Parts: sequence; C-alpha cells; structure tokens
Amino acid sequence: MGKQRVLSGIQPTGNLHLGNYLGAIRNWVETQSNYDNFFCVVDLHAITVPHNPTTLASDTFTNAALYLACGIDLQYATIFVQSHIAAHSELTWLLNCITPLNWLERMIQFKEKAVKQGENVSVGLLDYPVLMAADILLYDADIVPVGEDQKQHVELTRDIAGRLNDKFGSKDEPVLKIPEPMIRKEGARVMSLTDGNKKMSKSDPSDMSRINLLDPPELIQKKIKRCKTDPVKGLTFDDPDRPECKNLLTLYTVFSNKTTSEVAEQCQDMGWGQFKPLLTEVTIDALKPIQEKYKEIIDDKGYLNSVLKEGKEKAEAVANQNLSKVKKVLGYLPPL
Ligand code: AQP
Repeated sequence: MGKQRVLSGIQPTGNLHLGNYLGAIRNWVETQSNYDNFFCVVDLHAITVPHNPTTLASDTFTNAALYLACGIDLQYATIFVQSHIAAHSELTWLLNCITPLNWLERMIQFKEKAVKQGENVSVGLLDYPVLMAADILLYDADIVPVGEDQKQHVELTRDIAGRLNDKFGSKDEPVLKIPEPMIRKEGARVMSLTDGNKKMSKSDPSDMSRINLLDPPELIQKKIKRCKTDPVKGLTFDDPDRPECKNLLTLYTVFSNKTTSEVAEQCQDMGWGQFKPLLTEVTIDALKPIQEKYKEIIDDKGYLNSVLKEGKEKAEAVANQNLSKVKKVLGYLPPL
C-alpha cells in the first residue's frame, strides 16, 4: 500500500508567525517522511480579505521559501501555488452548488472576520471554507494537519465530500475521499502577545502581537520584553485567569525541548523578569537556523522558481484527475 496523502497550506497574507509555525509547518516537517505531502501557498484565499496587490506575489514567494527553510524536504513533498492550478477555482464552483448556505454561515472564522469588515464583507470570505474543501478534495488527502482554528473547516470539508458522495456516488465507490484533521496538542493555538485570549494572527494590526519567523533577534527581544503579562509571581500553566502565562510557558516548553512538567517545576517560583530572558534566548535560537536557510533560498530565485514550476506540474496532474471525476458524476459533457 502507498503512503497516505497529506495536504495543507498557508495564506500569503503577511509575515508567517510562531502560530503558523507551531500550529502547521513544524508538524508538516516532523511527519513528512511518513506521508506523500502536498503543501500549497493558498494565494486565492489571501484575497478573501482586502489585500495589497503590490505585495501578494512577493509574500507568496516568501511563504514558499519559508516552507523550505523550516525543513520541508522535496524528497517527500510537493510545494506549489494554489492560483497556478485552475482546478482549485473550478472545483470550488462545483462544490458551491451542493453546499447549503447555512453551513457556511455557521463558520466561526467567517463570523469573526466579517465583523471586522462590516458592510464590505465579500462573498469570497463566506466561501473561504469551500475553496479550502476544494484544495483538500482535489488531492484525495487522507490527512490535513492544521491548528485548532481550522478544525471546523476540515469538518466542513468532510461534510461537503460526504454530501457529494451520497448524492452522486455509489456506496461501493465514493467519488471523494473523506479527510481527517491532524491537530497537535502543543502549539495548536498560539495566542497573541498583547492579549492572551486572542490567537496570534497575521492580520492583527499590531506587529507587537506576534513573533514573525523572520524577525531579527533584537526585535524578538523587544516584543517579549513588552508582551502582556500579569503582576503575579510564580508561573503556572493551570490558572485560567492567566492566559498570557500559559501561552508564554507553552512557547518556552516547545522551544526549550522540555516537558510541560519540567517547565512547570522550573518556573513555579519565577517572576517575569527572570523568565522573559530565558524565553527570548530559546526563541532566538530556534528561529536562527530557519532565518539563515531562508536567506540562502530567497537569494536564489531561479531555484525557488524551479521548485514551484515542478510543484505545479505534479500537483496539476493529480488535481485535474479528481476534477474530471467530479465533473463526470455531475453529468458534464466532456470536452471533445
Ligand atoms: N495562532 C495560531 N496558533 C496555531 N496555529 C495557527 N495557525 C494560524 N494561526 C495560528 C495555523 O496556520 C495555518 C495557516 O493559517 P492561514 O494563514 O492560512 O490562516 P489563519 O488561520 O487565518 O492564520 P492567520 O495568521 O490568523 O492569518 P490571517 O490573519 O491572515 O487570517 C493553519 O493551519 C492554522 O491553523
């Protein structure tokens, strides 16, 4: 039996941060040798909120370079750009027509992001999860590694695929494969540095709310120094009224390669003045090799272009096959 297939992606909507790394990329890297992986830069998703056309292409390039810099290995993975493959948009349309509107209106991310946009909220934002379903279903993905915030969208993908299979497939021969989300506990939800109740996000207007993978050491130091804490001495994971404390201890646990109980014991009597330099040091050390590799890759545009060209060819072959399968069961006249 061949390897199971993994599909995941990140939007080029700004700087990738520790949430994207710990919630997604790090997990892709750690499990990549066990799977046949497809990782895309989801640039069609990036315009579901107002975007800057002068930076979209360079952000797309940066995302792809960061996938490689974080350790994605082309021996196990195909890296490609979503908009380079027309099948993503086409399958989205077909799935739109079988997805009940009220399934989309229930999506938490839509509700949260729509509030920020008021009257200007686009149909695209509502349709974001259907485009994500198309991304996943085009590749027959078995597994979708994501952070906790995207779990609801993977569940919706399962529902959409199930509905298409029920309506148009046969019991013995489902048209689309039903994927499973893969969510790792630690780092599944990295919180903002300025509000421990909000997730760290690229679109937060304050850059001080996140640590970006490409932040230089001095900036990381400044962000941790200024991040929100509380006046309580003694640090703990377990107090629900101290979300910032839990978040910062979790980051320290991940980057120091210690266990939660080791960190709980080490930090139980510490004050913030003692803890913050420790967190700063392990964070800078963890990001240093990624930043060095990124510089090498981004300086060699020819190499990155060739990775994306090859990725497009490989991904397109798989995507077109599955798109044809769906069109066939929906009854379309094949092109002559
Ligand atoms: N704070 C987070 N903690 C854990 N995982 C996270 N992810 C994002 N933020 C966190 C995971 O990163 C992957 C890609 O996310 P995305 O950029 O495609 O969309 P997003 O979830 O909407 O991420 P952002 O940073 O909040 O982007 P904006 O602000 O542009 O919407 C997903 O696997 C996600 O779970």
